[in-house]
Amino acid sequence: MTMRVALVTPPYHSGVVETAGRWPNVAFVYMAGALRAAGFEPVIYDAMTMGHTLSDIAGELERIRPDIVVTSAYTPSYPKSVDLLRIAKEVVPGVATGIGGVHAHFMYEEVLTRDGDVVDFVLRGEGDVTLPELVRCLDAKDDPAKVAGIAFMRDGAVHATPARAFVADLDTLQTAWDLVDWSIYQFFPKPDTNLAVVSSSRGCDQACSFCSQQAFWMRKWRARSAEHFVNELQMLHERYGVGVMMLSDETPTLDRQRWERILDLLIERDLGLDLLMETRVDDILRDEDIMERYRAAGIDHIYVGVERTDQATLDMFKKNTEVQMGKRALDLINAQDIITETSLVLGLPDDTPETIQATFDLAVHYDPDLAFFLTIAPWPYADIYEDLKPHIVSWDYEDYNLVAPVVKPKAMEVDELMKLVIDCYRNFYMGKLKRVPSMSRVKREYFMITMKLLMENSYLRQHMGGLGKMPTEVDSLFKRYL
Ligand code: B12
Repeated sequence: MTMRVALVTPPYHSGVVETAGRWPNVAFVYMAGALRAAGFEPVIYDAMTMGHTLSDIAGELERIRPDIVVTSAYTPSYPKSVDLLRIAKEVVPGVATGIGGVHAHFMYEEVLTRDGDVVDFVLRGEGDVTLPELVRCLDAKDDPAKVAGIAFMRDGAVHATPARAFVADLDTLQTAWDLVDWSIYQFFPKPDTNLAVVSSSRGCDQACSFCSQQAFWMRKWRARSAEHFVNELQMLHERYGVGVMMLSDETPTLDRQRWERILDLLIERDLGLDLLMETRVDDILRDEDIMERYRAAGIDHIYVGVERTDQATLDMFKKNTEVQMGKRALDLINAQDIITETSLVLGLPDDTPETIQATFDLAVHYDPDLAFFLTIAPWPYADIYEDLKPHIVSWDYEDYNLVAPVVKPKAMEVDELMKLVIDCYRNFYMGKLKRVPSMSRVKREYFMITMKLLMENSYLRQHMGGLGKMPTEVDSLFKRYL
């Protein structure tokens, strides 16, 4: 009998990005593709997006009866990933368990020492080759010590095998899009079509000190060919009715030649797709002469991480950008009527009410359509960690979600910080609302829908008291434009 492998997302919710949509897990699509190509039977079960509780998960796993259950963990989702594996052990006797993703990769010793009773294997780095190899090994009852890129307990000690090299050619990877339950994935501002998360490249060549991704991908960037990628988008559109796609890439634009080719192919094929993406400020400045092609290709929404608006902090973050560059990049995108989104990181040890106000003022001056005021999360493996560690006030990883306060500024109480964060949100969006009538139709529609979603956001309401009571003029804007 072939090995059945359940890939299950943890039931973790921070309520912020989930406000905008329900997103599939593209890493599981790749790993399921690789498992199937190796002759095994993968099942993708996105418990997170389905809003399932641990008891729902227990029932579902009893039904699936997997031989192996694996899950993924970034830092805030880690505790729930462990809960999920514990449930799996309880309801499926003899099941083997594994965990991958950025948190598990870096923290494998802590994972196995603390939670080795329910975590059999940590799969480090990229999972596409490691997971099928581990399954093959377990199927053959061979020695897992022969599988590169994993860690497990042996004779009471953590045993880590040598690291696995990255996949050399991303175009060779298999996918299992047919295992995705498309009915659950939707981008709420565009509810009439299915939503996919797609990956055109992996990694980033930067060294931002607060970020986990550059460290995980070892500052290496690899990309699929433009043709291979756009063929996949076309297939998703034609076969699965996907009209909105989010690029999971850290920096899809890094290679200008490839990026231009992607834009040209999308323009040529005219699929009517809406693409949401993240990129770096300096790539937007580089692409000033082709910004119209972004719009023509269907790029609908660009997130650029401005992070901070004073140069000293940007330098401390090793962001490798200058303050004025952020403003210029946002202007260029706005000029194309593409939705601009940015995030500002608050709650650093040296923050004071004045520095937060200054960051807020500059955010207003930058004028993105959407701004997120995030509290810094001290990922224990990020370069900035040692500087933040003396100021950490919560050791519960679930709080490390960029929303809850985890670091206490020297000159402020945490409650005061959170009050100022919520003030930033309220003042930013109330200021924007006043300008709704003069926004373009595209921006106005998008903005009003997002505002409504944000105001109804359960996490913001519960943890930060919400954005406050809606003034009557806001109410009338909703009535007029929604
Ligand atoms: C898509 C995405 C999501 C989706 C997840 C959808 C889902 N159904 O699971 C959504 C939008 C729901 C989401 C939510 C959040 N996210 Co998110 N998300 C991403 C994003 C943009 C892309 C991830 C991705 O698909 N990458 C492409 C794939 C191919 O790479 P990968 O996921 O790393 O997987 C590879 C390896 O890591 C490894 N691997 C991963 N998992 C596993 C599992 C096994 C078993 C194995 C073997 C290997 C393995 O193999 C994979 C393939 O090689 C990343 C940023 C980024 N650019 O990576 C942030 C990111 C992962 N998210 C992050 C955060 C903080 C959050 C939120 C807390 C944000 C918030 N405040 O709301 C929430 C938490 C979840 C929730 N429900 O509230 C952080 C995590 C930081 C950290 N170090 O912990 C990231 C890195 C963004 C950032 N730069 O800070 N997210």
